[in-house]
Amino acid sequence: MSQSSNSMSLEDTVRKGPNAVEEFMAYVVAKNPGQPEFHQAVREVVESIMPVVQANPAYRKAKILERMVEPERVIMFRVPWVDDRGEIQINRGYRVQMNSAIGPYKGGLRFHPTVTLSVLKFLAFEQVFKNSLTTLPMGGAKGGSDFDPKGKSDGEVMRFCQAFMTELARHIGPDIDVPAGDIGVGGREIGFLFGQYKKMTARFCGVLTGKGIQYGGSVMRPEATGYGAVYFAQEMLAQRGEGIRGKTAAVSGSGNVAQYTVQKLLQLGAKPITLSDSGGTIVDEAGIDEEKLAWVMELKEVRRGRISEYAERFKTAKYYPGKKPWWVKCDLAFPSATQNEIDGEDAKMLVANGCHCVCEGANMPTTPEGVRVFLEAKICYGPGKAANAGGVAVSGLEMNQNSGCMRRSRDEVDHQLQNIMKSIHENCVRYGKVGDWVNYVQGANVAGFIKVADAMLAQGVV
Ligand code: NDP
Ligand code: 2IT
Repeated sequence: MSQSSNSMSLEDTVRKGPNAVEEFMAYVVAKNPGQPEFHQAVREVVESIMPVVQANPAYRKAKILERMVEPERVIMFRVPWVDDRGEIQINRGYRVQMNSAIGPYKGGLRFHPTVTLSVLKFLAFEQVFKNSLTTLPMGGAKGGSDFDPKGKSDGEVMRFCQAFMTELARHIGPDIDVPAGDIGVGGREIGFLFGQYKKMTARFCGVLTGKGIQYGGSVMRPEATGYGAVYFAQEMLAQRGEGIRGKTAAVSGSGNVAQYTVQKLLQLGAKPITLSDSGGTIVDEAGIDEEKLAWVMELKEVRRGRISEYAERFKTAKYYPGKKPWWVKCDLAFPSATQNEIDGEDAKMLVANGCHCVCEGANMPTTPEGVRVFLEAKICYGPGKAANAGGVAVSGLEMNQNSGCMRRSRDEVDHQLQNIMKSIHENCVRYGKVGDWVNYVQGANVAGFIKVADAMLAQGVV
């Protein structure tokens, strides 16, 4: 704990003056030691919104910012389960319920060995602003476990999901907290989690989103994040009088978000040429077409294989072990794997190679140095909380569909998704326009913040 933060009283956390951001961050770091991802996410927001807070005595007096960086509730629990050899395994489960000012907690579950409290607090914090931007009434949360689904049998994944839900069930509900998928949590896992919740509570309700169509899921939820990210890129490019057609795109990841990003890019006439996973990157200069994409979907969702196999199957492609896609020449980049996957050097390479639109399907995929490079180059840079909000937006439609016992058609959902991405874009422009360029980081943070802050003010000290 630093000396300055120790001696700082709570009244001083948001000061007037040019050092306000650093002083506030000293307070956050001292209160949350050893949580670098959380510090990074908070700093990015605070840098944008500090002038708004400083200019608004009501926000300062009500300690809105200090309250926003303190989760309303953090739940951590033991998840014991039995593997196929009969051995007992112990994982750690979490749910971070960050903010419920504008609606019930909402946000995904991540199952990945890199999951820590810091990672989930960063994700839950981002989710508060993202959900606010969707225009739907949803608070922010995130949860998950350090469980690694890779290499596990369906039976093991089911037993883990059941053990995880056995504790989580008491903390969630259709108007309390509605989890969904994220890394390592897709349709299979949501099914197992839902089944256990239903068995424990004897209630069939919309407690999770991303459910199968047969049991209350929304059409287009699997597609929504990737499609939404491409719609957002389309809006950003339109600001510059450009379209998607004919553009070459680098996409990272090969999971849910990456797959449907590629699909929408193809539908709009772009040429996606890369995919990746934690092992490496494939580059297919001939383009990843519909047929190759269908093969990737089968590889990932059914066989649960590795992206390296793509280069064995398609001779137009080459596999680069241990590499990320950012050295490839492209017009558009869609980071869709994980946090901090584009560093300062990667960002410089992208810009130098002519990439002028970076649209984040993943959450916080760009390091602060990388963000600085994109902002200084004044390219179209859509931060995750705006660009990937389509997923949670369609989750919001699924919640609404479940509570109203109704169904929407594919066209209706697609239309609403496009309208929501347009409205997020408009809000970003409203708060982020600088001359003839738009700072989408500034725009998304300020627009997301004001709605939550005003709801908190209205609800008193809670
Ligand atoms: P999936 O589990 O379907 O896919 C994740 C992909 O990212 C895989 O290809 C995976 O490779 C790769 N990846 C994961 N962790 C790492 C890592 N540490 N290093 C390198 N590659 C990694 O997850 P999603 O597609 O759902 O999520 C991708 C990103 O999008 C995440 O940042 C998530 O938070 C974000 N997001 C997801 C939404 C959704 O609706 N699903 C909504 C909004 C954002 P490997 O198989 O080797 O692990
Ligand atoms: O990061 C995200 O927005 C998600 N993983 C989706 C959350 C949701 O509740 O649909």
